Amino acid sequence: MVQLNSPLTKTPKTREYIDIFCEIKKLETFYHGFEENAPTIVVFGDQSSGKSSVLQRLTGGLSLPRGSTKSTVAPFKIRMLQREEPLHKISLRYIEDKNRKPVTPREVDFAIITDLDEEDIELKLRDAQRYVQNPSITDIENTRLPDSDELAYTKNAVCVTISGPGQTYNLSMVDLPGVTRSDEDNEVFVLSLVKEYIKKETTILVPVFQATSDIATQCAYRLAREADPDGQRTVGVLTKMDRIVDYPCDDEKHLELATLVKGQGEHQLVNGSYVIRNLSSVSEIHEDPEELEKETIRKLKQHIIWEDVPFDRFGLQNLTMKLSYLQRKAHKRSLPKVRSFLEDRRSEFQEKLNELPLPSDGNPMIHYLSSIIMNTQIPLPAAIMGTMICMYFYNVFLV
Ligand SMILES: Nc1nc2c(ncn2[C@@H]2O[C@H](COP(=O)(O)OP(=O)(O)OP(=O)(O)O)[C@@H](O)[C@H]2O)c(=O)[nH]1
Ligand SMILES: [Mg+2]
Repeated sequence: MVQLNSPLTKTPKTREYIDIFCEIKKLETFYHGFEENAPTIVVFGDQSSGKSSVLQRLTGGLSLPRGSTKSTVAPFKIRMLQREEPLHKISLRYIEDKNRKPVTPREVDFAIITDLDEEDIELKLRDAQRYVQNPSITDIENTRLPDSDELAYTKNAVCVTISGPGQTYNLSMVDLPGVTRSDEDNEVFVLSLVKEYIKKETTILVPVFQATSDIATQCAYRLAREADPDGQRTVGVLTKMDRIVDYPCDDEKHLELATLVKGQGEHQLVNGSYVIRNLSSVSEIHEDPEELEKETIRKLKQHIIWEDVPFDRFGLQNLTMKLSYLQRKAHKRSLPKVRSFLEDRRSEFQEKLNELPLPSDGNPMIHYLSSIIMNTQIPLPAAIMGTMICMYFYNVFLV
């Protein structure tokens, strides 16, 4: 079985987060909004900027569809849940039909992937994506995928649930399709899909910028700024820096990128951006991404322009620390909501209690005895008999 553990659960402050998490989890039976309001990390940006690659590393290796051309065309909702039973499964969530008309939301199981290897998981995820692109197929098991898809991009989502005792706490992440400019309809559609996902207050926004094209022409910053104007729940990611350090590149480009990472200049982000180096292609598939990342960072830091960039803005480990900090903040922000929800429930319960008739007999002995009956395993006839005998003695000796 592929072991998937997010590096987010291994940061030094994880303990603090788990404590908050456990407190809220105890209320799960009352507070059903718990999962719905859990902080969700959402990656978005231009097509092929490296969003799925970043998320693959943040999940500890889930083989999401990746590639040099359009790879993600539907939202991938990843839930990592702490449960007794180890289970990895894919389900499909339909919210629109082939004409993009909204339908009553339904989620159907697609595949159990607990025992599959990485390659097979990737194939299953690619198939799952095609089924949500073809919402007319209702009998998934017995209907083959068509040659051309009903929807090029869709709001229907592929849901991946990874649960087991090894998951330290519940995590929620979303991989979104990239914004493309090759087709106006698709561009408009994907932009509105991204906006829909990032507007929620519990979302942690991760705009992904690729170093290989102009930052000003990429949509990620504008989208993040619109949804989160003060940038408190946004942290940027800058990918493909290996392409910059391994090839000749002018100082102006370096300056543009270093300014972005510092969170200054035209693209100000209070939490800055993090330099992340992912695997580039099939030829690197067996390489260790951590080692390649270290190498890129080492080369980058030799450049004078990068000297005053804070040391903690490089690499996945530092990114996970920032994300985990933003998760804790988001969870703390959600606490007043949980509190007011429970306060409402308390008054509701109190009202119900007030409506209940008072006990018919004020006799303390009967009270005491009935509480024993309610709380023991004595068969009912024996309990009634016992009560009658006790009442007899009560009347004879005490009254
Ligand atoms: N050299 C290099 N290549 C990268 C890096 N990150 C991603 N790539 C490559 O870029 C291509 C696109 O990566 P994806 O992760 O699929 O990008 P995406 O943004 O999810 O793409 P879409 O879902 O199609 O929008 C893949 O071939 C990756 O291997 C990086 O840091 N360096
Ligand atoms: Mg992708």
